[in-house]
Amino acid sequence: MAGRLGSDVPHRRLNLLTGEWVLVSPHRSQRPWQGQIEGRPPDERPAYDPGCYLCPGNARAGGVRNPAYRETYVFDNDFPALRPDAGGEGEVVGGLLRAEPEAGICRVVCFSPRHDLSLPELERSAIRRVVEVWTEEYAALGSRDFINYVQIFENKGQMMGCSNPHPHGQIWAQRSIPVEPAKEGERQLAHYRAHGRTLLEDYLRVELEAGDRVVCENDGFVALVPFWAVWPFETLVVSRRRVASLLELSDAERDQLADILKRLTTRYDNLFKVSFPYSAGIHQAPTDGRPHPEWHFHMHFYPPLLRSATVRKFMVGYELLCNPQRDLTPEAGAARLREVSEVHYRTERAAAGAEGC
Ligand code: H2U
Ligand code: ZN
Repeated sequence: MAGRLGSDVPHRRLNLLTGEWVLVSPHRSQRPWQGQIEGRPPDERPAYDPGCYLCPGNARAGGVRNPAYRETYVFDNDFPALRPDAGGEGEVVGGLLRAEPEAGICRVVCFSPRHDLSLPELERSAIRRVVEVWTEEYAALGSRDFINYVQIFENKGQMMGCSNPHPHGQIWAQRSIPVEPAKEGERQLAHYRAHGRTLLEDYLRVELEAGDRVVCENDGFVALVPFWAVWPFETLVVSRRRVASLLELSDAERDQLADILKRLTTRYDNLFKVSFPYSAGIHQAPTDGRPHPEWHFHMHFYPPLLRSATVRKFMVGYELLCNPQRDLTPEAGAARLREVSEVHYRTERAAAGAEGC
């Protein structure tokens, strides 16, 4: 990193969005790159799986049958973590133990009827359709009077506990503002009050000037490894323009969001030539009916992989008890992600195969 902290000095970095610290120990990763690209066969799945509860026309738990959808399909989660009818009073036990009812709605979003594709392999136009569905859902759920926050996310890969490879994400919408967005909201509000600009607007300016953590960019968005990243290949997708939510994206920006998502997730897959697991999600303004000029739309990607298709980072020991720690610097993570191609390895393999015959 630039500045007085050399690239091999243990140091800690502040996460501007949460106010939390991460310990960076670069001297432990000075050793040469040990990642092995494992010659694993590409993940072969059928385009349609008769046993998949997300594929078009198939039955889900409870007997509901999915329509023969051709683009995206959204439905109420059959096993929701939150329910709209949770009411009643909160309680405090012994003057200390506090519990409150929490109402909400959980939805499942199928990105594509194709069982065998994930975001990087979908056409830009199909990803753009996903962006539109997210926008519609954020608007519809957010307009319900008891919904004050809408979390759109994707858990991808078995490593992340995802139960089904069919490309899909989830939406949990609820009455209270959950912990992470609440922290980010406070920090963004303090910055906006002090400077009249959003925190991420100012942060993005610093990152574009430094350049060494930027992975890829287009006219609307920048994908970068944040200065305070915790996961080896964690990224943040930030809109160049100060927009509080999906609702404010222009037509061109929706295309640009689809473009940056395709390019970033392709780089992820190409890194270890594997369908890259991650949890990703959108952070945007609460839907509590108040204006939120301090909120700056962004998307977090938290991938667990460290060194190969199978070697992951664990958040254990010191990290559970103190704060996160990393060896590979965010700058080195970004450099690795910049090195790989934006043509998906499965496309390249298919092209090479076609040439061969
Ligand atoms: P994962 O993204 O964590 O794999 O979850 C898929 C969701 O699909 C999960 O929240 C829901 C589960 O509750 N689901 C249904 O709504 N209907 C089904 O028939 C099976 C799974
Ligand atoms: Zn499927």
